[in-house]
Amino acid sequence: MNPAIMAQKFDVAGRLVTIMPQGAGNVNDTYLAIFRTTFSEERFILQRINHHVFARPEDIMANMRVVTEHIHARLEDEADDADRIWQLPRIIPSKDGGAFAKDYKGNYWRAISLIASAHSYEQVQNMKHAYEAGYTLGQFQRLLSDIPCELLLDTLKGFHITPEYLKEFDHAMNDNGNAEDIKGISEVNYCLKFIDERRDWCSILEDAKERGELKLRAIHGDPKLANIMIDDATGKGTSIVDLDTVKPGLVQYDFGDCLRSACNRSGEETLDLGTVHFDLDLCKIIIKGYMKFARGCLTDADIHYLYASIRLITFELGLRFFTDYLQGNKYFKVQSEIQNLNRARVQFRLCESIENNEDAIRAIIDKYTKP
Ligand code: GN1
Ligand code: MG
Repeated sequence: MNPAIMAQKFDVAGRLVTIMPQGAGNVNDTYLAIFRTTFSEERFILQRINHHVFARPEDIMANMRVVTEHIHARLEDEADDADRIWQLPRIIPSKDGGAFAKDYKGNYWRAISLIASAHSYEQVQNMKHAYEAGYTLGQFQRLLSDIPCELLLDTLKGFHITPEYLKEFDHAMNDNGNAEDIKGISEVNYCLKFIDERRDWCSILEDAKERGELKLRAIHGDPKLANIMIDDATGKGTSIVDLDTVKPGLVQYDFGDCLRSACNRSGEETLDLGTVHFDLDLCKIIIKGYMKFARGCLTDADIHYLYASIRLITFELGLRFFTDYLQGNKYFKVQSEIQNLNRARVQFRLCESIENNEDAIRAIIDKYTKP
């Protein structure tokens, strides 16, 4: 369905001027829509929700409403004491008052307000950017910390439950007709061995949750660097976007994902595997920024598992990319048959680098958490 037609189904003043693809999301399709009246202009974000991934788009909108209303109210309350104007997108209703509009093919579309005069980046631009990324994630976690997580629906079953991804991988290996054929490929063998060696360890966070050491709370779910908005004018973090995966989870998933994405200067798509490493200087500055707001919301047990979460979320994303490659690239958007294989190798390389730097990473975490 034509995005220009769908853009006009939302409650926005003026006439559509243009619509253009925005960002590089791996799941949904995102556009920037520009509307003008005779005296002004409004820009907003239009998205087609991938309902093969999000089976119940109604539920992600319900979660988004709970979280945005809660955070907007807190930000208003705290505005006078804040050092910047924090923002979070709001849902723009459809013309008939709903949270989304459906096209004739059954696709769900939604509109959200644009965080204007700000940008996000796939890779860290400088040390200030890294600090602000951590600081912004910490602020967001603080703002989420008093939402009773029973108010949020489980919109994506198994999301970040690493042992579940491992089961899906095993299933793909056993059921996939071509799994045997690809076993001779050295890149594939590297991944198979990598996964196998971490099999027993990969339930580390879920086991801690089972034992009651770690508790569910409202999380973002996908706070990769590219979802953290930086104000063009001040260089300060101002918002986190992409609220699809806001749901109950462990705070470690968010911490791990932010570090995984930001400390890899080569990015998720590099073909030059030799350059992939976990940058300790970035790690240090991000954690320093993060702890400013987050420290007060973390228990000793939470802190205990922070290192493991960086390693685990990196491993998990590699496992997810690799399984999707085995299953014929059904989940993550790809431009080539082997893109998910390559993405998996990047994450596994990064994971190895994290493992090799375990002591240094733990020392950084200690430095910013111990009194
Ligand atoms: C996906 O769609 P996007 O790019 O916001 C994925 C995340 C991954 C990320 C890796 C719902 O996010 O979990 O970390 O790709 N989102 C979902 O770039 O699976
Ligand atoms: Mg996302």
